[in-house]
Amino acid sequence: MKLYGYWRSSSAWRVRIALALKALPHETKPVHLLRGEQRTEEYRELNPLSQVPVLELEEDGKLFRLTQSMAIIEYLEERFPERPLLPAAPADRARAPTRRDRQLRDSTVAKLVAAAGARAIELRRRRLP
Ligand SMILES: N[C@@H](CCC(=O)N[C@@H](CS)C(=O)NCC(=O)O)C(=O)O
Repeated sequence: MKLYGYWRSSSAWRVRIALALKALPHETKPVHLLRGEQRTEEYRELNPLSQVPVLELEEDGKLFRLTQSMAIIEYLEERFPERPLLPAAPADRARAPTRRDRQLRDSTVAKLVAAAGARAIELRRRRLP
């Protein structure tokens, strides 16, 4: 299993954390986002969206790649159920994503993104005749 990521990428972190919690051996392939390595033709072959993370792995002898951190984590959870990331009880499982979403919504990063969005809208409005 091979994880294409960048050390400062929060999306790649998520997958790294899931791989670590599940103790899944993998190789790390650094993609230097600040140097634009995600935009090379070679990398676009892996992910046309020019983003990390990309997880490359084999299933039934076939090599394939997954993108989108949450989809990757859900795949890992289903394919490797040992060391589960979610609680076993359905009620606890149902609460886990709610807690995660709330944490994301309240996080400083989310607030910064919302503030930047509001500022962009305000600037665009001011430029309108
Ligand atoms: N929804 C995607 C988001 C992936 C994403 O935004 N990755 C960022 C790093 S956190 C990236 O690769 N950005 C490339 C760039 O800035 O050019 C996921 O969860 O995997």
